[in-house]
Amino acid sequence: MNRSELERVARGMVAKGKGILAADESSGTIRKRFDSIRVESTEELRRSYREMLFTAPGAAGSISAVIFYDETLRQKTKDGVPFPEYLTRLGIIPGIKVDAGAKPLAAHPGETITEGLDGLRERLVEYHGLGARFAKWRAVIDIGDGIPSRYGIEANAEALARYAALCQEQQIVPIVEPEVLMDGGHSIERCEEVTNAVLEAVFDRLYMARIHLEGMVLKPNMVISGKKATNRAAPEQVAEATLRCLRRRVPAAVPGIAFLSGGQSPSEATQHLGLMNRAGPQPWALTFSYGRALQETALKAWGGAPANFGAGQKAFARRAQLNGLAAAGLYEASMESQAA
Ligand code: 5MM
Repeated sequence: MNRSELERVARGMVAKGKGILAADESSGTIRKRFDSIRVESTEELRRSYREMLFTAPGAAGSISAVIFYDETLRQKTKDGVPFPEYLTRLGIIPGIKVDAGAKPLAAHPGETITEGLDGLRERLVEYHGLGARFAKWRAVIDIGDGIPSRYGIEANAEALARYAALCQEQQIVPIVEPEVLMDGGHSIERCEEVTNAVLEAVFDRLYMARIHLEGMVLKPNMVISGKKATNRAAPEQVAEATLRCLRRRVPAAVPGIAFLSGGQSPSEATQHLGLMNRAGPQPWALTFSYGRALQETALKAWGGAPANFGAGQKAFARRAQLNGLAAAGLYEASMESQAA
């Protein structure tokens, strides 16, 4: 393992004022996204949608890295340039989602375990050859009656650690993504309790697996009320609780934390990130690795019509720019209504 190279890539992924575009929707998820705009999910439309995002003028100033799904990593621009090569030329780091999804955890109703370790070493070798310099693995922890169980947390933490060790062995920076879902009606306090337990287990297993912390990126959820909670916590509380939780659980050796958006609206996700970056210096860089919160406005503006390609790019570049400002501590809510 070349540690200094891993560290260089990890630092680049969380460079000041920039963040990561999560464009790694698997076939089922991108179909759902296209369904929402009544567009059929064909391979060419998926390619063209991703090309719209990757080539959006001005977006590269706010995007440090892009997470691909297997299909997209192998696709090209309409001019025939492989996407990873196109992005590398722009100074954007290509990465790849390598997990095989969250599957039901046996004997633990309502809980999942993320699969994909079998054959991972060989797949990482191939992905490195295709240009990927980092990878992503997402563990999913749901909050509900009697869940998550200790076992569910431990099993997912162990899988994340085994994945991360294989990545570093193959000179690929692991994004470690333990996502505590915000789908339920739980309070912010319950989210904090579960996120604390999850991050404690994850860093314990990362330590046991001998992960080089300086050569990884953490992708956590924010500490936030469930979507169906009746009395949802204010943005300032979200920022405060998230920072408290992370400061207790994430070693300062980790170069950066890139949040998932998890179902927050685009402006909510930007506002929360902005508040955290205004709260003073932290041990790690704090940025975004949003999927839905970065793409939602662009997806709607595009609507599957070639004539709307430019409008989709404009919407994406603007959202990326606002998040870049939030990552630099320069975002203000009034910017939402201002022109770029
Ligand atoms: C972009 O969505 C990713 C892929 O999900 P599937 O494997 O279900 O297709 C997802 O892992 C994503 O990278 C993170 O959850 C962050 O995305 P959001 O939308 O929560 O910011």
